[in-house]
This record gives sequence, C-alpha cells and structure tokens, in this order.
Amino acid sequence: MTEAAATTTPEVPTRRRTTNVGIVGAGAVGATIAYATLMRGAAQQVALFDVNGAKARAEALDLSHGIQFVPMAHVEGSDDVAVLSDSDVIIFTAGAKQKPGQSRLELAETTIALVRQIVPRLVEVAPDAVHILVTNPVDVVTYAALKASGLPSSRVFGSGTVLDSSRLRFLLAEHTGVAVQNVHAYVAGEHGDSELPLWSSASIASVPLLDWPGLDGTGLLDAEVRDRIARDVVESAYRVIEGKGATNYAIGLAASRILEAVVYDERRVLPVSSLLENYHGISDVCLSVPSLVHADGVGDRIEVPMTDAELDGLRRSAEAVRATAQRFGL
Ligand code: 6V0
Repeated sequence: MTEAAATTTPEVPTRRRTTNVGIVGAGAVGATIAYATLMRGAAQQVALFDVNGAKARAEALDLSHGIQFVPMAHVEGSDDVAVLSDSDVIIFTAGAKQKPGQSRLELAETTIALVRQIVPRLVEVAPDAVHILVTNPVDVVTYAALKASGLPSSRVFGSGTVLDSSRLRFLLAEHTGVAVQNVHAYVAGEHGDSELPLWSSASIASVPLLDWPGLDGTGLLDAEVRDRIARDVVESAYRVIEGKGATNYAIGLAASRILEAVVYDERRVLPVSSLLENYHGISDVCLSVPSLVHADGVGDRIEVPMTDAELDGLRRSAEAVRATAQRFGL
C-alpha cells in the first residue's frame, strides 16, 4: 500500500445548502414568522417584502441586530419583490386591515385582488418556491393563489387549521392535566367558523379521547365539555384580537413549524389547507385535513376515519368555503 493510499482524508462535515425563506407582508404576522424562523434556525436567508418599504427595512434591521443570538442567518427587507428572488419557500401574510365601515366580504375581495396581483410576480422571481398562504380567509386565499400561480397544487397550500389544532390541543391539555405533546387531535375543515375537531380519532397518551377516563376521575371529556372546547377554539382568535388587535405569536410558531416540515423534508402530518381531490368524496376546494408535508410541499392527504357526523361537518365546511370562493368568481 502506498503512503498516499494509506492516508485517510479527514471527514469534512457536509453542510446543508442555504435555505432562503421569503415573507410577503412585514406586519404583525410576517415579522413574527421571521422572528420564529430565526429563533428555530429554520432558514439562513430571510427576506421580507412589503409595500411599506420603511417597515420591511426596519423589521429586517431590528431582526438583524439579534443575529448574534440565533443560529447564523441574514435578513433583508424591501418594497422590491426582487428581494424574494430564488426563495425556497415563500410565506404570504400580506393583507389589508379591515377599514371602518368595511365588511369582511369587502375585505376578502380586496385581499383576493391582492393575491391575483402579487402571486404571478412571486412565481417569476422564485420559480421553484413552495408557497404557504397565511392571509385570511386562508382557504379561499389559498385557492385564489393556486389559480393565479399556475403551479401544481402540491406547491401552494395554506396554514389552514394548524393553528386551530394547536389551540385545541392546548385547551385539551389544560382541561385534562396532560402535556400538550401527549394530546393528539386535529381540527379539520375551514380555518373559521365551520371548522370541526375530529374527536373520534383523537387520543391522549394512546387512550382514545372519547374513552379518556380522566386523571383520578377529573378532566373527563363528555359531550358538553367537548362542545365548549370546540367553541373556545373558534372564539379564541376573537378574544386575542379584542385584547391586542391581532394574533401573531402562535401563528408565527405554527407557520415556522410548517416551514420546517418543508425545509427538512419531514413528511410531517399537519392539517394544512390544500386542494382536495376526492377526499372522502370532497373535491375542488382548499380545506384542511391531516396531510403529509415535505420538501415538495403538500403530499398525501390522510384519510382519517370519521363518524357520519364528522363527515357531514366536513362537507358543510367545504360548502361554506366553496360558496365564498364562488362569490369571488373563483
Ligand atoms: P398587518 O399587521 O396589517 O400586516 C399586513 C402587511 O401586509 C402590512 O405591513 C401591509 O403593508 C402589507 N401589505 C399590504 N398590501 C401589500 C402588498 N400589495 N404587497 C406587500 N405587502 C402588502 O396584518 P397582520 O400581520 O396582523 O395579518 C396578516 C394576515 O394574516 C391577515 O389576513 C390575518 O387575518 C392573517 N392571519 C392568519 C392566521 C391564520 O391562522 N391563517 C392567523 C393570524 C392572522
């Protein structure tokens, strides 16, 4: 054996290539998603795009001043969409706030016009990106973005009921006294009033939720308690907004968690909102159901077994979202 052949090359750690994340809208939600993403080290380049350039630049500067304390990253902000060039993932949070006297429907109309105007530009500057929509009404906005993008449906999906499911798990954990990590339950359907918890497939520490005996007989989950918790999930956003004008922290964490599932090709099951094709017979509507999220976006939807009542609820939710979409000519 020659001397050269005997020499072993020292192992050079393979570095993951840089992940670029673009955020559209540097408001309360967009800036908090950027913050959560940096804290979790999910991206090395974070770009904020907002029509309000001063705000985008200021948020980027503020975040940059904290880079010393998080995994390495670079943050930029601009009112030029080119700042999002070559993003691997784009998270869309832009939206007008409700003006005095403006109805929710009018607001939705403005938002959909915004999506139709911006999304084709995003596809131009970042042709390979996976798009995650957060702006409300998120299911209809996702559908509009998908149509405007011309991309395969796997690459355009909404944060959907990931946040609502996390609220549900929090409330169940509080009620039962079991850590939220051991509570497994999904909210499916619209991110909004017609959403529904999938009680029949939920479990706590491997015990089916509907059979949960309670710790020492406390924390039982009878129909009355379940109804109250389901109502709380829907109303909790209104309560936060009443107190502080917006919700940003939980959605910031939820969106950065979805982002990680894409960036790390996790195949994690998350209830994101995507175009359904014959999911329990439901088609051509963006709606949240437990789905695999990986590097190419959203993959298989999990056909969770449902009771007749749950299926009815999901179909009603699909109808509600479809009706709104049709109102805007989608
Ligand atoms: P915000 O603080 O008003 O921020 C919106 C930002 O969008 C502002 O900075 C605007 O300048 C910017 N913007 C407006 N038009 C454009 C444009 N054409 N191009 C670029 N930027 C633009 O709102 P906030 O951040 O509180 O909320 C953003 C959206 O997220 C709203 O639609 C919320 O309803 C929605 N949320 C969705 C949640 C979910 O679970 N899906 C949860 C919370 C909020």
